[in-house]
Amino acid sequence: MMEFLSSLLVLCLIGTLKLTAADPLRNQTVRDILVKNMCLCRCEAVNDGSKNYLIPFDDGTWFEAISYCNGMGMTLAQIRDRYDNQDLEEWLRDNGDEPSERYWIGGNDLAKPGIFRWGLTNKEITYKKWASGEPNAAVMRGETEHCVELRADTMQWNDSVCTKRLKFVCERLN
Ligand SMILES: [Ca+2]
Repeated sequence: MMEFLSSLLVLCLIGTLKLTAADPLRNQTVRDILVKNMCLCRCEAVNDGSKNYLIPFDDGTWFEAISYCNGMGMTLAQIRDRYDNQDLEEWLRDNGDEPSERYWIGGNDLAKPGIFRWGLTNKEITYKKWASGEPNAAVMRGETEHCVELRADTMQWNDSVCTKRLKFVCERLN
């Protein structure tokens, strides 16, 4: 995690220095500069502005993803209903990486295997978009799958091993 944060800081500083050289920072706040260099949220509002999503430029384990989003005052994305699903699908189409990219979202059954909840809450998942045969709690190299990844092009879910490194989507409700 420290390595992740260190590399983030270095990238931010490099970006900021480049910007400093190119721009005398006229009329810009420090926040403006940090946002431009992706050190702070480059969130885009969705539809009526009720949600903001962010894909950090680095990947991470599910645990790092939770920590990163919380550090940004956000949460790892939750898909509570078909409207959330539609909003995120549209946002990923415009702002995501590869169409078939997989992202961590907040779902997990770490507390009680078989009972999937959102993030660090006790809120059980009700709306579900599991891919065929999932969740299957498969065991990969001795580790059981407990964390939910989302495939952008199908918007279908798979339980996967939480220590795998993936891109992830942070969310903030306004
Ligand atoms: Ca699985």
